[in-house]
Amino acid sequence: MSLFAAVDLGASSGRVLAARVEPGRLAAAEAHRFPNTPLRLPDGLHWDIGRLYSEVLAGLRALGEAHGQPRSIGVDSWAVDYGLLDGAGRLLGLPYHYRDARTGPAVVNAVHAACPPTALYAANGLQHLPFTTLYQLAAESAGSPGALGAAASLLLIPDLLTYWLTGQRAAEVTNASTTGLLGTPDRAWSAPLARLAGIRPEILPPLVTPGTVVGGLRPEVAEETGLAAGTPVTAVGSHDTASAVAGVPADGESWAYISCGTWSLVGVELDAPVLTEDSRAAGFTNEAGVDSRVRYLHNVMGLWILQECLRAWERAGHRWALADLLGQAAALPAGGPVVDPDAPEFLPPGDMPARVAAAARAAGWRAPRTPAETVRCVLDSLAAAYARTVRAAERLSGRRVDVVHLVGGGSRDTLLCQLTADALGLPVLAGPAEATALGNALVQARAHGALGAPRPGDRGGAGGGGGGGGGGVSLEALRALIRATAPPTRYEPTRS
Ligand code: LFR
Repeated sequence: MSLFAAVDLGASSGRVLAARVEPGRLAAAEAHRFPNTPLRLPDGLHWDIGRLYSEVLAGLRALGEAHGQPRSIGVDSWAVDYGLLDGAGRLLGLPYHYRDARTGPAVVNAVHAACPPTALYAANGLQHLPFTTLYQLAAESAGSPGALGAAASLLLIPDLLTYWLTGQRAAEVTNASTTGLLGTPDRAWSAPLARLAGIRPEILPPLVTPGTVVGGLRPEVAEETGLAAGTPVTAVGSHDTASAVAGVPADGESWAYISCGTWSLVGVELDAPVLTEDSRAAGFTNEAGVDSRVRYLHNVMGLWILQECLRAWERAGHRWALADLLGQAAALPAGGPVVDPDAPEFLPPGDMPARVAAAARAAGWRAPRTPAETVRCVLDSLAAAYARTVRAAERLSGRRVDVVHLVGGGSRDTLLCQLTADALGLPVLAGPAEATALGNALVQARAHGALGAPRPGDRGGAGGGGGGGGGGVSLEALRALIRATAPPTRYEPTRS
C-alpha cells in the first residue's frame, strides 16, 4: 500500500495523519496532534505560525519514524488568513487571526461604499463574513500599508506552509475561493476585486487545482524530518472545508453536509453557483470544491461557542469535563432556551456563558443557569440552526435532501447528532471525525495513481483545468472508499 501524509490544521488543533491506500483499501492512523493557540499581542490576535510549522515538521518526522517514507504530503487549514512575503521570501509580520477586531464595521462599510453587497455577490459569490480576506486586506491597506507595499506575494496559510516545505509559491484554488478576490464563476483572480481590497493584483500567486504537485521537500526540511528530499508536496483541497466535503461518505445526490468543528459549515454540493438575491440575503456562499464542484453553504458559528464556554469556566477555576457536561445536558428536557448562534456577539473570544445567557434573555427565555443548561442551550441552538440552514440550502438550490452527513470532531457528540436528526426530521449519518484529513489524503492518493484506474460508469474525475492530477477516479469513488472504511453511525429522528 502507498503511504500519504495529510497535514490538517484546525483552529483549535492540528494533526498529521498517515494514510495507507491501495485500490479499494484505506487505513489511517494519527501520527501527531498538537494544540493551536493564538497569540494575543499588543497589535492584535495572531497565529503562532512558527510554532505551527515546527509542529508540522515534528509530525512529519513522527510519521516517517512510525510508518515509513510517504509518497506525498498535502496541507490544509482554515481559510481566509494569509502571510505576506517580500521578494526574498521573508515573512512580513505574523499572520493575523480572522477573529481579530481589525475588520470592524468601519472597514466593511468602506468596502461596501465602493462596491455594494449585491455587486460584490455577483462578482465573487460569497456570503458576507466580516473576516473574509478582502476585508482583512482593506483593513491592512487602510491602517498599516507598510507590509502590503513591500509584499511580493500573498500566501494563504496552507500555501505559506507549502512554501516553507518546498520553496514554491502557489495559490490553491479551493482556499483562494474564500478570499473574495476570485471571480465567479470563472474562478480566476479578479483585478477589480484586488483593487477593491487595496492590493496590487501582482502579489496573488498563480492558481493551482487540487492534485497538482507544487514542489518537493527542500533538503533542509528533509534533514529536519528524516524524509527524502524532493518528496512531493501535492495541492489538496487546502481549505479544510473543501477536504472535509471531499471526505463526506455520501452516496447518490440527495444529501447535505455539516462539517462540524470550530465552525459548522452547512450546505450541499452543486455543479454551478447560485447567485440569486435570495441566496445572498440568506447568507449562502459558493466556495470552490475539489473537482470544480461548488460548496454551497453557510457558516454556522459551531462548537466555538462551546469551546469558549469551557475556556471561560476554566479561567473562573472550574475544570468541567466536557463528557460529564454533555451527559448532564442530555438528561435535561427538550424545549429549553434557544439562541441564534450566528449573532455577531459570538464571533470574538470572550465570556461566552454570559453572552449565551444574555442572548437567551433577550429572546424572551429564562437564561440557562448551570453549565449543563448552558451546554444544552448551545447544542439545541446549533441543531435548530443546522435544520434551518439545510432547509434553506434545499430551497435555494433546488437540491433535494433526504439525509444529512455530519462529519468532523462534532460527529463524536452523540447528543448533538441526535438533536440535529430531531430538529431536521431526517436521518443523520455521523462520521468520520477525520473527514478532512481523509479527504486530503485521498486527493493526493488519486493524483499519484494509488487508487488505480476509474471503474466504468465513474463520473469523470479530477484533473481538468490548471494541470491538476486526477487519474480519472471520481470524487464519488473516493467517497465510496471512505464509506467502506469508516461506515457512519446512523441517528434516526425521534420526533418529526
Ligand atoms: C473552518 C473554516 C471555515 C472558514 C473559517 C475561517 O475551519 O475554514 O470554512 O469560514 O474556518 O477560516
